[in-house]
Amino acid sequence: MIFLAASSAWAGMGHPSPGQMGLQGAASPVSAEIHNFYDFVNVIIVAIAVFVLLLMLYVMYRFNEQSNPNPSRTAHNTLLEVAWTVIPILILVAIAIPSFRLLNFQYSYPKADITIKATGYTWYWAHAYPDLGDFSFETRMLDDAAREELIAENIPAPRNLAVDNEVVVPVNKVVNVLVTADPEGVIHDWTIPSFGSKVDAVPGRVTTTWFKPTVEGIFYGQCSELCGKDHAFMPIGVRVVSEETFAAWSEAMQAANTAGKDARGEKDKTKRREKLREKKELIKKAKQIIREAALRQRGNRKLAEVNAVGMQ
Ligand SMILES: [Cu+2]
Repeated sequence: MIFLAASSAWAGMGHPSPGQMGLQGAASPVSAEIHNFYDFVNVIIVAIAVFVLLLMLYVMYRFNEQSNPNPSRTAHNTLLEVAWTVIPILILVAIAIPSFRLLNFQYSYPKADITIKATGYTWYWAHAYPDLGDFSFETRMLDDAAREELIAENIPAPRNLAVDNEVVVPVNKVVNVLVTADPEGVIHDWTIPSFGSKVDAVPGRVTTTWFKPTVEGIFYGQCSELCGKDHAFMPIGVRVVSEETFAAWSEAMQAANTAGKDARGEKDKTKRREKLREKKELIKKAKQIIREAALRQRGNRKLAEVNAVGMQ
């Protein structure tokens, strides 16, 4: 029963917590269903374990050599044999029905409000927004110095999870993630536990996962397919913000993308430099929007707790 309580009550949302048991807090409908299923299966597991334990203790007590010197010679018992076959089947069916229902829910993609493309490289991620002018950026893990800087500004930055460029999505919108990997690379896996999203990034193929974030905040995940040397150091950070913040951020990112394209097509050196400067400014503006959102959101959880993740 401890495990039941642990599955949601003690776990942080969007990141692992020191001493955590059970799953990370649910922040999407799929994740909430995973929690329900996890709790349900745990009840069955605990009940079976307790039943078998009690049965064994009873047998040891009641049928040991002293209390039962003349053992029964019974070899068959039809009722008992049918029972120990049928009851486990019924238990398995009881598990299978909600399990398939959950699988179906995970793979029934609702109409997407936002589509993101995630590409796994050796060893970092790249994220693009194909519906919004296809602007893109790389997502890399922050080193300790960069983390210290954020922490000094009161922005949580957990070790091995904090990233330079977070994926930004609006709250309560269906996000479809197209996942692939560098054609010359290896298989990775795009995962955010609090969204119940996990899908392999396969070179030359596109796989899909979806989530509908129900809470604002930062949600971390790590590459979940053993991919090589820096497998442990390619985290993903998804920042869930209000619709207005998302609109402001994506507008700046799209404008920066356009400025970058213009610069590439520009023959005149001075104008080109100007366009590049404009692009830099717009990206800075977009970063500032997210930084402000992060500051507003930091009250959502204990700062010290988040920063402590992975420190032990
Ligand atoms: Cu990887």
